[in-house]
Amino acid sequence: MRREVFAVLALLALSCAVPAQPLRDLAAARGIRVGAAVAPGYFSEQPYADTLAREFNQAQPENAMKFGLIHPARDTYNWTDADAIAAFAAAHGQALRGHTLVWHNQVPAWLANGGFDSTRMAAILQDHIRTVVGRYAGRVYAWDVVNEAFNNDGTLRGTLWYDTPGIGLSGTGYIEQALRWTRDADPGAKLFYNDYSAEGSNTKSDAIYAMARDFKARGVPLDGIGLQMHFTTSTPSLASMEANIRRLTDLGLEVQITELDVRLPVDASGVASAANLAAQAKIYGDVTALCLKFPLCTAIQTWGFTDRHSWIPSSFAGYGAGLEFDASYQPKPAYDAMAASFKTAPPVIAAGALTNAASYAADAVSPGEIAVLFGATWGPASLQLAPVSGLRLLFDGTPATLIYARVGQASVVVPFSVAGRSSTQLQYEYNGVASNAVAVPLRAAVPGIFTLDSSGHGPGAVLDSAYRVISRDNPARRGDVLQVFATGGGALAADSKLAAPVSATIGGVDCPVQYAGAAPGLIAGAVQVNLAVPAGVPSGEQPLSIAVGGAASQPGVTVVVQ
Ligand code: 9MR
Repeated sequence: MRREVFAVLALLALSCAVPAQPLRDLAAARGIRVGAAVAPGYFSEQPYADTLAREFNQAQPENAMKFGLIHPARDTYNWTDADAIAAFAAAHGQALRGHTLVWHNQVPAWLANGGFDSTRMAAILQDHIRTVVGRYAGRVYAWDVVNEAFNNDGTLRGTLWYDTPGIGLSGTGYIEQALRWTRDADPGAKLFYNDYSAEGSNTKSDAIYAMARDFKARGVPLDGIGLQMHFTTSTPSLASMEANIRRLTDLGLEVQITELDVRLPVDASGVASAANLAAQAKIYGDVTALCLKFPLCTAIQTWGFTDRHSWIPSSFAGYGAGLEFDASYQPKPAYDAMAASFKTAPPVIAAGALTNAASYAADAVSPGEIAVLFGATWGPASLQLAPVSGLRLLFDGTPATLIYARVGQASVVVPFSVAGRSSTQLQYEYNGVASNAVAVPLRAAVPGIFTLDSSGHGPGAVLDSAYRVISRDNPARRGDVLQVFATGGGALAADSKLAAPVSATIGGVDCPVQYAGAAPGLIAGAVQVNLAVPAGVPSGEQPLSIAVGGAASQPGVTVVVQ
């Protein structure tokens, strides 16, 4: 009897130690990944594997994909550890991040001491990238292609890839080349440049920004910047980091926090002071909330996750305790602070993120338009059809009719009541927490034609008079009346027809409009335009256009004519 009671108590204690909502669930509702750098040698340590699986939806090899480990001899690749991590990630629904292809550290002796000239170095690197990236194509979703290429003064670090001997390209040319080779090897992977001491605005981050801007301007395949964030309790100011993330995301780049840890002075048994643990927690919470300010800040990853296994003690004597779980896998104040930010940081929406649901035009919306807001940093982790619990979109304070939402994507009908204004203030509210307000320009009509594949271009959502979808197999016939589905037609008159005059063309030929107004049976805001196909329209796939009060639908929509 007594034994059983103890067993039950032990079980209770255990279940109390498991956080109610793991970080990965909290992060999913914020539309981002929460990750950790991992080493497969620890997978056999049960609490390591359990905690990693439970808490994280992203994993990255701490070392296993580095050149020296994965390519230890000229003709030998060692996939064992990287494969083990890839398998663990796949088994636990974790996105896999690759680290790293081009770095000056952890280079094998055969390469460092091989006496290769630039031509050979270029061939070796290209082959390495093709082999490693090719093997994990479709599994690694993002690569740190190049790591730590800049000095703190903003100059390029002298390395075997750059200038000793280098791959024969000057300036950031070798970084560009590595990005291009990686894109060729896996067109689906996101490509990052990753560095440290470049979190805030400083000489080094200025240089990285200048490179990123140049790459974006010239179409070099760069998708994001990794900010490592190996911190002590004295970090760059939040304002400085925010400004840096802002300028990078303003280029359209993603930002990911890739190697967060906050090392603390520890005693001989690795224990830090309560005050320092609290200071560390504040940094973890602040950094998490900072990322959640940016729809394009897409991951927060720590460099390890348990103080039991961290690079810090062996690299900084007298320091340790840098991570969010302690050496016994118990969540620390840093963990609680991350969780708290995930649970309370206000959602953020960006200007220009509200688009026409049919055309994705983003410059303005119209009363009654079915719209999609992209990028809000909080919402249901999976798609919900209306009613969406806890979510409101407000236009000048008026809640709009929702159609569906998941974090990062919410569809609404712009209230008809905004008619006559030149702009509306949009706010997004989730779980009672309001976002920033964003001014959205309004126009009387912003027509968009729905397309069959929802891409905004190609074959339009068009039925013939017998309600059959127009396609190559069922082309539009001259003399028939087509039903074109659209949104953004603006105000409706009392008879549910569009208030403004409507015209339409197929292949540039005017088509008589027989009806343009509310689409019977569909949500208010969906527009149906019935147009007759005149004798003069050309055959084949023809451009289809409607205009409402002189505002034309998006280019690129087609209809097939017999
Ligand atoms: O954590 C890694 C450690 O195990 C290695 O010995 C070390 C070798 O330089 O690299 C560490 O990881 C580094 C990462 O790859 C790049 N940014 C700095 C990290 C900490 O040094």
